[in-house]
Amino acid sequence: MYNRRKFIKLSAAGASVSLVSKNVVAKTLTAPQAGNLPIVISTWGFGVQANQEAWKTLVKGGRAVDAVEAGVKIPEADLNNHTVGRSGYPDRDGHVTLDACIMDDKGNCGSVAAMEYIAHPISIARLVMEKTPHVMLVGEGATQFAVEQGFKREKLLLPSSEKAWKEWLKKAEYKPVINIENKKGLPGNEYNHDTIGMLAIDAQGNISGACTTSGMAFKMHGRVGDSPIIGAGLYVDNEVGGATATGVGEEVIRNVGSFLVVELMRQGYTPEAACKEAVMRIVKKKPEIAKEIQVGFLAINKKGEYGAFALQKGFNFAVCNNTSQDLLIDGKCYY
Ligand code: SD4
Repeated sequence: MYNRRKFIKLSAAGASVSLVSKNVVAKTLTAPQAGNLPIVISTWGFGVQANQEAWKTLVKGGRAVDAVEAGVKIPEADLNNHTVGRSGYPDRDGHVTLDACIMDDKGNCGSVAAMEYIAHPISIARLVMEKTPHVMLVGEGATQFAVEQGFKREKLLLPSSEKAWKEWLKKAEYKPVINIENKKGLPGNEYNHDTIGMLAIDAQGNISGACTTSGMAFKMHGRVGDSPIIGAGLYVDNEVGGATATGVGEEVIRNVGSFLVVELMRQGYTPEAACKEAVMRIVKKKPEIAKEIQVGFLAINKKGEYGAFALQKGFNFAVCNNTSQDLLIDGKCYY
């Protein structure tokens, strides 16, 4: 569980601060802070704890790619988290299928999709990147590769997730709920999506990113979202910056969201403006769908400036740098 004790809530521009915790002393922070490297940012509240793990690598001068892998393994291992890694909610046939991807500062990338039985998909994605001639392995092929690499094949469907699935089966209605990350602990499909997307810049100024999820709960068997798709759920260009996405992956894929955000930053958009433009593509193309779903983008540019934008209220992101290791910032939104 992430640490809510020192939860500071900033407006997206980072200028104003409202304090949520009684333990926090009021202070004025100015974010984004250009040049404040290293830095790691990630989606949602569980990103606070994940960032702190990544920070251990960054603060020692380690590589961003090592930091993001270590960071996102925290929610992957969290048994109370039903949206990433082990204990993720299953698909409608009861299979826990995991999606993840990673991209480094040299343009290398690796991904696994619809992979069963392996608890840390991000590490398999990294091995795909480093040890195979491919970018993406899916399904049983991905599991087989993981086992060959020494990973344990294990049951990922835990009793709590199985119970929620059986509850869901009573109505069997596929209806993703907006921002379920904020409704922790609710049974059934009220806690059915949230992905961790993480972006880091190390002390050398190099950028990497990682993204990992169990995807939409109670999805069709075989469904793959945006999270393991390079350019959709994650994209990094070391000359420009990086971006990642969360929410209903179908709309992110349709707009090649993360690639779009990075390309807009290349043209001079700020991270927040680039994220907003990507959100607006969804609104313009599918206004009826956009009203009903959540999609959020998070981005960082080469200078370490960051920003986010989402369709709906409630999307937040965590920031960790030399100034503070436990910021949670509300992203701006369209609706
Ligand atoms: C997916 N984008 O599988 C993921 C789910 C997610 O916040 O991000 N939820 O479509």
